[in-house]
Amino acid sequence: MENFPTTNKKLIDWVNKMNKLCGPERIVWIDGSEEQKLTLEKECVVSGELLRLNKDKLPGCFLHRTTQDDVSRTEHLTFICTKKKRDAGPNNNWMSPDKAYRKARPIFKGAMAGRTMYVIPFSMGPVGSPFSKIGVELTDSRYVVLNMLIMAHCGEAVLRQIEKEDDFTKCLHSKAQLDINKRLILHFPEDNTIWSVGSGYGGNVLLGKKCLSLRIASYVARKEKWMAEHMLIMGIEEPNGHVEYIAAAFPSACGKTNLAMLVPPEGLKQKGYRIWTVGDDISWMRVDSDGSLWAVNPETGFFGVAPGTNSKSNPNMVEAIKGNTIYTNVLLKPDNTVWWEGADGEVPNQGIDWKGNPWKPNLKDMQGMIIKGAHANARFTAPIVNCPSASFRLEQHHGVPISAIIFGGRREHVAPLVYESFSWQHGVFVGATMGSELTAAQVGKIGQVRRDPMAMLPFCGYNMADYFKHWLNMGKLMAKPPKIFHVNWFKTDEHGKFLWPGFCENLRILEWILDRCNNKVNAMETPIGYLPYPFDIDMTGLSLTEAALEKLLKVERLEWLEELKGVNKFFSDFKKDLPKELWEEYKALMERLKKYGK
Ligand code: OXD
Ligand code: MN
Repeated sequence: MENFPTTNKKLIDWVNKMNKLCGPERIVWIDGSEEQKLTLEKECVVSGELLRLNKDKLPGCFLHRTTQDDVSRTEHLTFICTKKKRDAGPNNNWMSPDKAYRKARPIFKGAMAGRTMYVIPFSMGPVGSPFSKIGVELTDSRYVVLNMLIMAHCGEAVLRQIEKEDDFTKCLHSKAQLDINKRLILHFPEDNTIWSVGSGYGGNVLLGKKCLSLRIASYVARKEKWMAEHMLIMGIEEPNGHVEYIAAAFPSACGKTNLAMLVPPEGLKQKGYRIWTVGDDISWMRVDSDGSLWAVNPETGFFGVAPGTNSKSNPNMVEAIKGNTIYTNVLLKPDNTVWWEGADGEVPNQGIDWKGNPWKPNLKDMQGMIIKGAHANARFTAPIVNCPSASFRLEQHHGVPISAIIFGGRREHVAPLVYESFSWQHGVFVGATMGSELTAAQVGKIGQVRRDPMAMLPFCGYNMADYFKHWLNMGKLMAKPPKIFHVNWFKTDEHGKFLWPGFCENLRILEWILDRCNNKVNAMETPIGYLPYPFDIDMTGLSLTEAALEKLLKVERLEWLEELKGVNKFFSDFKKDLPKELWEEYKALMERLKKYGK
């Protein structure tokens, strides 16, 4: 029997069992110390898992390359394994727990032979906070360990907490042979267990992130009456020094990270606005004794998309990734720094691309396609505290109070720049009917529109009909529910050009949202919700034609009626499970639209 640094029987028994299954050469417990981290980094450099980047320009930074067919989340290999198929819902791939364990066990069997099995005790959320949940990840990947050390609270303090709580999510990961044909990402919400095998890509293997903090947590949250959401959390410090917090859900790669840490545009900066970043991806929210919704970000790091990140799109992130950052699948420059399409500065005239091949600009493949230096879903993993706008309330066990919830998608048409729902129930309908165009973060056809309710389609660990019901119920638990809004930064003109400048200018819309929350401005009532009067959006320092703003704020009746056909189809998939309140909202919107403009 090994000498384990814990007395918790559940943990010891489980580690022993998984040890037997995976057959590693040895077991190493992650203690969270700097010393252990440095040792792991050195080992990774020797093994080639990581390449140490320029020590002067990028201190503490490394580059990792994944295998070429392991570069994004593989949703078709991701399963919710509940006893009843109905409980996974039409939104998830389902497998029975028996079958799933049976399928995965032979892949795990002996998969860690000759390797080390690392035991990572981690806490999502500050250790000991009532919001927080504990997991333990077993993995044969040092890359996973080093990423988890950035993304979560790991080590000794968590072990002590497990001894108090006697409960944790059992997360098992093995790279195995990194074979896409033997890759499975399995969630067993009824067993509080996650098994991931055959992948090395972050979204599939950093099991505290999407797997625990969204899929498993959403299942637990429904039972315990709280919410686990795919949302950024940001504080907006108003000119009078008061900070208001909002949570916002956007599908992957829609600019959520950029919004979470925007730098106010000059025109508004003069007024004294300042942004505080609490989180860029996940929000856990609870109703507090004051009857309002409070949120924490369970993560301690960013796992962000590199391409397109630059001083214009996200100056705070550019600062955040200058040290102690792990880069994945970006281009390596001759001076041992990194680059990606849409990075600051000149395009380098040579380098090593994300596949490890020599690269120069305009190099073409056999089909005549330009070869990219970085993969479109290349990532960086960086500590939140590196970010100049990191909130001073990150570690507060109580979280932050949420004034507004914002939904958004990437839509060329239909959705106006911003609108406010009429009520919590209507807001749930707005979130439930969100649609967006696919991006490189998912496997699939880029550009295709898919319904992505609350940006949770790939992350809701149970039947979404029950999830909608849960949202409706949460509204009833709150004396002061946040107002719910919808934004669309991506509306285009007839030539396909974006009408709204986006990026930091989005603060102008957040300002209107907060003004609405504080009853400072009136709004136009339209069939879809309340829209701003154009004069209530502060345009200081921004040149946008009146015609563009008018188009951005227009409710196109025919487009909306067409949109409702898609909503009908989407809702129908849930059959009789869909809460009747959502059909009521659907019918009411249809009626309002029919009357509109006649
Ligand atoms: C992410 C995603 O990586 O949503 O955050 O895909
Ligand atoms: Mn995400």
